[in-house]
Amino acid sequence: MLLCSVALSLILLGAPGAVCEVQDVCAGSPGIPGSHGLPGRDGRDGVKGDPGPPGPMGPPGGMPGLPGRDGLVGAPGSPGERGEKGEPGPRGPPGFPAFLDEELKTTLHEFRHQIMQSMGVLSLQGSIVMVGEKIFSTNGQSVSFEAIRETCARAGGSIAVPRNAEENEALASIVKKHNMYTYLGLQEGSTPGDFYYLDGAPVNYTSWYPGEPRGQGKEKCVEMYTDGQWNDKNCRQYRLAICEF
Ligand SMILES: [Ca+2]
Repeated sequence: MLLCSVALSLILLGAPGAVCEVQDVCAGSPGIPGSHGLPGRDGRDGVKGDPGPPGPMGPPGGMPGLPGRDGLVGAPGSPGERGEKGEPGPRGPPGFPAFLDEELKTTLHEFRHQIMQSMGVLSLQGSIVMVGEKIFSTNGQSVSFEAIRETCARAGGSIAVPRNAEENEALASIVKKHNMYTYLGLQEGSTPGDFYYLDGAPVNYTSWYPGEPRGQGKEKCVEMYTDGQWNDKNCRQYRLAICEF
């Protein structure tokens, strides 16, 4: 019908090249109505609907529901007691040899520098006297031979004893400065006149005052005079505590 109306309009408007005529297309007897077609296929599924409202509460005495989900994690608890110390772990891989380790070399260089600085200050203040590999130092107190031994051991050293003329002179400078005799790290053995270092080795350097030792076994210790000469003496006197390190 639509096509027919368009064609009719074209004819009435006198358009050139009209495609049909009224009599051919629009006239004639009506045809037999066609039969119904087959039913169409099902359409696609629709969008999922909103969830429905909760159902009514069930009757009392029903079965308990499933356990709920776990709640949120709580705050951390207080730390427990320290456990026992474990076994030492396996030995690590070997490191660089020290002479190849630049960082270690730098650290050692700094240590050496700082130690030299500290020793310079102590020496300047008269707190230490350096001689060869040895350092002599005193706390300025006058005590017994045994007390000097204990004081020096507690400080990590031992009671001073010169092993040569240079050390004897260095030690004498402290004695002279404090104007107090000191005891040396020597003791007389069972034979009168034989003196030993405290490790038991026989003395191999001495600076006896003329005529000494003459205690004849009654003077087991050795003291140093302010001129650096030695005298055997009983161990009960109070003498300047000088240690060597
Ligand atoms: Ca004597």
